[in-house]
Amino acid sequence: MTGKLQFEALSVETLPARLGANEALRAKIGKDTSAWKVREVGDGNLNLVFIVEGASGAAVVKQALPYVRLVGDSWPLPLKRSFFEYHALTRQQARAPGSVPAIYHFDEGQALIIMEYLSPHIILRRALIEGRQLPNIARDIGLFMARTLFRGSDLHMAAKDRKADLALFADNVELCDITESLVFSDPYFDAKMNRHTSPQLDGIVAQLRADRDLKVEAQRLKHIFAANAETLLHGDLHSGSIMVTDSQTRMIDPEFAFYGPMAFDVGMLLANFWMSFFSQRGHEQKAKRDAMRAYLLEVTVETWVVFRAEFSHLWRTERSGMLYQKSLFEDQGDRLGAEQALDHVLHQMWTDLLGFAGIEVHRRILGLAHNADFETIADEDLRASCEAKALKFGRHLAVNRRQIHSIDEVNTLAALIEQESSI
Ligand code: SR1
Ligand code: MG
Repeated sequence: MTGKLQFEALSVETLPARLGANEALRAKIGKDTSAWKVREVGDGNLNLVFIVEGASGAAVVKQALPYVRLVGDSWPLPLKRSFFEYHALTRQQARAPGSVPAIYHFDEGQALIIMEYLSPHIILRRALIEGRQLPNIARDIGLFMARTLFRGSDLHMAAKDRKADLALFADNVELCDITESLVFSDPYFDAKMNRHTSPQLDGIVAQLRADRDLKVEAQRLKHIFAANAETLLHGDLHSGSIMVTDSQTRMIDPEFAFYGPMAFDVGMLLANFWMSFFSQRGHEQKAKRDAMRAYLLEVTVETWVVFRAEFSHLWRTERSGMLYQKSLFEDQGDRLGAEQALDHVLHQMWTDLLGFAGIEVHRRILGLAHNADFETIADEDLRASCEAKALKFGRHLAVNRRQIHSIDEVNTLAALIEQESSI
């Protein structure tokens, strides 16, 4: 297959014939296509994902569709998101080696990426719903974020290279538009595709949509998101975009990659740990989840501590870009000046990430794209009670973020809200 052929979606039936001549795939899984076993396992909102197993191995074939899978062909979406995903993966691999699946082949015309089959990894969100405590995720994700966000910015890259990359990713317009609408605006008005647990949350939803301070903060955050082309973001770093075993963590699915504020990836990621925390009450049928709740809060602390430590280390050792030049600080013997600037950058990031976290929580409960943490709670009253607490928490983060000074403070708030009686 070449990029010159017209795009055609693969199916379980057609994949062996259509990719049977692909050298990368043959080398990885074996040449005898009659032995290939194909499963379609995509459970995300956008794409097809096939696992292809042959006589000598397995691989994943991910293919974009020309529309949003979750909604159908009434919502067209360009295939070029596969191009951005491929280029984001190559940059993440270079900046944080070993943190993403290996890429075997990219076909731009067919919008498909052939990549490493991660096994026995499972989606992190699924593991957290099951109550599994994974020992390495905070460290691995904290390092991934610090390395990719720092090394993709003007703190590290040559200005010319970063600007060229910024221009490349600026064309990821439609996926940015999804985030701009679904995350920052739709939850706060009666947008067409919104849904929430009803009627239980109707009153709270009406309150939030009438909350002027919240709407202003959401738009201020959208402004930061749209106007701060700081670094190459993953762009959709939630617990459904991470695959884990007890010892390994791999980040996947960076099709929303674009140049935006560092705080966005960090805030979205932490929001998903806090949502998992608030959802645990809904998963207590077999056993209490007190230890799991404590674990999740510890994970948020460790992730932020590791992120800060690695970011600070890179600041001191790899600050070779045009921002906060060493010629202004260390080269003049002013190490304290460099540290002062680092404190300022981290403080701004902290304030902004809390805001992004707050609205990420809201959009997963009020918007189109919900998450399984809450959705798999079958008892609707129980689900609504978990969601109501998360909404309250999210509102506090978004509106009061400038007055919150530590992650312990955030987690104390989470624990207090979690213990409140239900709606
Ligand atoms: C229409 S796409 C909805 C959501 O799915 C993706 O995973 C992103 O999170 C997006 O916001
Ligand atoms: Mg995704």
